[in-house]
This record gives sequence, structure tokens and C-alpha cells, in this order.
Amino acid sequence: MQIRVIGVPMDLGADRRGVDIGVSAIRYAGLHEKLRALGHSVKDIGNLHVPLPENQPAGDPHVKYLEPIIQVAEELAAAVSEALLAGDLPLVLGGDHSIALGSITGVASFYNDIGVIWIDAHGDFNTPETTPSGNIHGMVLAALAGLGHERLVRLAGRVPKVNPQNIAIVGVRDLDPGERELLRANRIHVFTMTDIDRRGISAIMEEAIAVAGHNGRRIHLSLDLDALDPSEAPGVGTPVRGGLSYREAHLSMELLAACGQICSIDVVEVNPILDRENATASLAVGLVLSALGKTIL
Ligand code: Z70
Ligand code: MN
Ligand code: MN
Ligand code: MN
Repeated sequence: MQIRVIGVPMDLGADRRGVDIGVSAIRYAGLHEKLRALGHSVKDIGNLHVPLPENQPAGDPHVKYLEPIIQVAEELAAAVSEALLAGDLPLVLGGDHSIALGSITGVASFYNDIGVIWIDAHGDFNTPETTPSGNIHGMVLAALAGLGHERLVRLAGRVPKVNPQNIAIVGVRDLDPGERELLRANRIHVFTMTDIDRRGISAIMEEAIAVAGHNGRRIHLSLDLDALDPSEAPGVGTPVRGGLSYREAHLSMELLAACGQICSIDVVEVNPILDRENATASLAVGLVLSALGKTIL
């Protein structure tokens, strides 16, 4: 397969600084040579231009940096749909999770009906009314499902980008009160850490794949490294105890690879400033390899 790497050093969607350099940390962890060793060809288009928060007013405190985030999302959507048109698999490196707005918009403009598997400690299902922070990385999945700020929801015209019933969120253990209500009211398939503890990651991922990939539809994987336990992934902006183990995360990726329906991937929220010897970026690379076909035997 030809993988097209797209870097998005986005640092406007979250409060904690440092995820912009996650893009470089993932490259330095050997992404390209390891993908090539696995038999893929790799083309890296480099990084999109992302404005600095130092040069931007945050604007509305309920949706901070809305304008520059939309501007980058439009550019990223075009880059992603261009990759798909060329027959490549877009691998989008973040940056904070607000970049999924652009990547999934790009995928949705290429495939009519997509599924999304969102692996995250958080729901990212706030709206400007429910957000406790005003950070867009915590609102992006709701916006893609058609809820929230008009400008986010209407990006590129098509509303919603993803049918809410085609979304599976996996690894959740930290929801805000209003966000929780929205997830329930919209009957989003949320697989919490409790579900994983009780039923095992294998059964949960099979169900998540069935939700997102029903009828053979293509699945976009959005992987927030904070889904992993902080003992494995210390280098993330918002660590939350009680996350996926190393093996649970790898098995999840292996099951996604085996389903054969993954069309595009985001890897987000790696924060090298908070990391130990690039452990989180290295883990991210290992997980991408598993999602793209690496097996033990
Ligand atoms: C919180 C908010 C969040 C990622 C943190 C946190 C959201 N729910 N998302 N880290 N990836 O501010 O909306
Ligand atoms: Mn207010
Ligand atoms: Mn997230
Ligand atoms: Mn998260």
C-alpha cells in the first residue's frame, strides 16, 4: 500500500502546549523506515502551515481559535481527499485532536458513507454550550456528527460528515457532564474502560468494527494517544489513569488491520515536552504499524 503522511503541527485546539512538535517526534521515532520495512511505500508531503497562538487572538472563549482551526481543517480536508483520489492511505500526524475535523471532512468528501473509530480517554463530544474549556479538540467529534458551532458543523458544506450511528468511541473514562448527556441523547456507541474490563478488548473491538464498518463501509481510525494508560503513554496533554494497556492497544490495531476496512488514520495528542525519551511517539509508531498490517508471526 502507498501511505501518504501529512503533518499537522496544530497547537490551537488544546490548552497544554507542545503537541505541535508531536509531528516531528513521530517522524523521529522511525515511522518511515518501519513502514517501508513492513512493505509499504511512503510519501510524506510535509507539514501544513498552522498559525501560532502567539500571533492569534483566541476569540470566543467557548470556541477558542475557531478561525485558524477552520482554515487548517479546510486545507487538511483537501490534502486528505487528494491522497484518497490518488489511491493512497492518508496517515495524518498531529497535533491536537482538532485536526480530525479536517481529516474526516476529507474522507467524507471522498467516500459517501463512512464509519469512525475514535480511540480516546475522552469523548470529544462537547459543544460550545457544554465545554468546560472552550478547547476545540474536546468538541470535534460532536461537530463531525452534526452538533455544535455552525462554522465547525458546516465546514465544506456537508452535514453531518459522519452519521452518528456509524461512530464508535473506545477507551473512554473521562466525560464532562453535558458531553455525557449529548452522547446518551444521540445514542452514540461509547465503549468505556468499564466495558473493556468486563468483556475484554477483543469483543469490544469486534463490536466497534461492526458499528463503524456495517455493510462493508470504510472506517477512519482516529487514535488519541491519551487512550493508553499514562504508564505507557506519559507524553500526552491530558493523561487520565486507567487506560488501555500496551497489549490491548496493539490488539485493537491488529483487529482493525484484519478487518480490511481502514481507509485513513489520524495519530494525535503526542506531547514530547511531557514524554520520556520519546516513548509515546515510539508507541504511536508501533501502533500505526499494527494498524497497517504488522503481525507477530
Ligand atoms: C475536555 C474538554 C480532551 C483530548 C482532552 C477534555 C477534552 N473534555 N480531548 N484531551 N484529546 O476540554 O472538552
Ligand atoms: Mn460564558
Ligand atoms: Mn481526543
Ligand atoms: Mn483524549
